[in-house]
Amino acid sequence: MDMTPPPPEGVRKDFYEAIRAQHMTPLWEVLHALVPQQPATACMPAFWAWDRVHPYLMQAGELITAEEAVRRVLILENPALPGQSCITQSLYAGLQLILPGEIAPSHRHTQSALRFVVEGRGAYTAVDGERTTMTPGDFIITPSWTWHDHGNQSALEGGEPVVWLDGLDIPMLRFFDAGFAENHTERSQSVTRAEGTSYQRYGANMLPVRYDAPFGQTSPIFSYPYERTREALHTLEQQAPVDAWDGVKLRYVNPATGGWPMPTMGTFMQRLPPGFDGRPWRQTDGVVFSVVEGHGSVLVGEAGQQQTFKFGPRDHFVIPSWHTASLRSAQGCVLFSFSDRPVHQALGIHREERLS
Ligand code: 1HN
Repeated sequence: MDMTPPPPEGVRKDFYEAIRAQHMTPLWEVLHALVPQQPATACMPAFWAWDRVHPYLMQAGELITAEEAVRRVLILENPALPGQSCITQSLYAGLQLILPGEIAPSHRHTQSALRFVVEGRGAYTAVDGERTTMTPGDFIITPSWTWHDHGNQSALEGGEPVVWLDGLDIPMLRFFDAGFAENHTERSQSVTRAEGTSYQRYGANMLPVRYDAPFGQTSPIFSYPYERTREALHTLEQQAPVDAWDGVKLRYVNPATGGWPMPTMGTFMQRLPPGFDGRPWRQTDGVVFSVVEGHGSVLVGEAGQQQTFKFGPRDHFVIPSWHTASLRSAQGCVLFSFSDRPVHQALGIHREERLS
């Protein structure tokens, strides 16, 4: 047994001071925090009610044009991480507004983006020469380093204010110091393919004979229409077993690989049938939810500090890493969600627990 008594008060402190000048610090003072026994995220659960968010989005529409803003977005900031532009440690989320007749100019960056359309009709987004119309419930991808711009029809042509959820891997790229960006010379890139070309080429359970992975590790389908997703979920709800934790939950796929549609973000859509009273789960990937249809509630947190968020259409919420959560819905609902699960899995560190 080691019987060395600790040195007198202040001796260690003086030592720490001395080594600080050499840009060194003792591991033993921080070891527990560096290697926690279980995830101890700085993030907190948070909820953005649509009826509180929507008026501010419309106000933003009066304060600045999409052109001047480049992207007119209100960032959803985790309340425990103010000023960091992130909703979890690894993910950015924001709500973007584009008004009739507006253009959000073309640029590209190494950060990958997903769009989940929340409200309104008439807008399009263009990715590498192809446009896709944005319809509520559609999941759309802007792969890393692809030119992208957004636009909206004039009010005369039926354009409405369109709002979507942006999910980006900004904090991850910041962590890796791997961010690059470039502006296009034109406001809108020129269209080189007819709308729907990618979906017909890659989204019909077939692939071109000489498949060329146009976006590298990212799915060649850049728009996943809600119509198809909705039909699948509702049919499965009628004719297949319902999972006690998730209801009917599907993940989006890259049809060429069977893997995630994006290398950094996994996306999901789930249907909770009427009367669903889900069992609790926790997982290392923090998740952002967008409510598509219906109402329900989520109970989140550990015994002693639990909270319930009651949600309805177009509400958003975040469940941080390793927080226990369970979902309920009396009338039934549909939820879109995204997380950084592909990265956890690629690194072999993903964990989840399904509790009873
Ligand atoms: C971006 O390019 C978009 O293209 C949205 O719509 C949000 C946030 C930070 C950096 C780039 C977009 C963004 C962004």
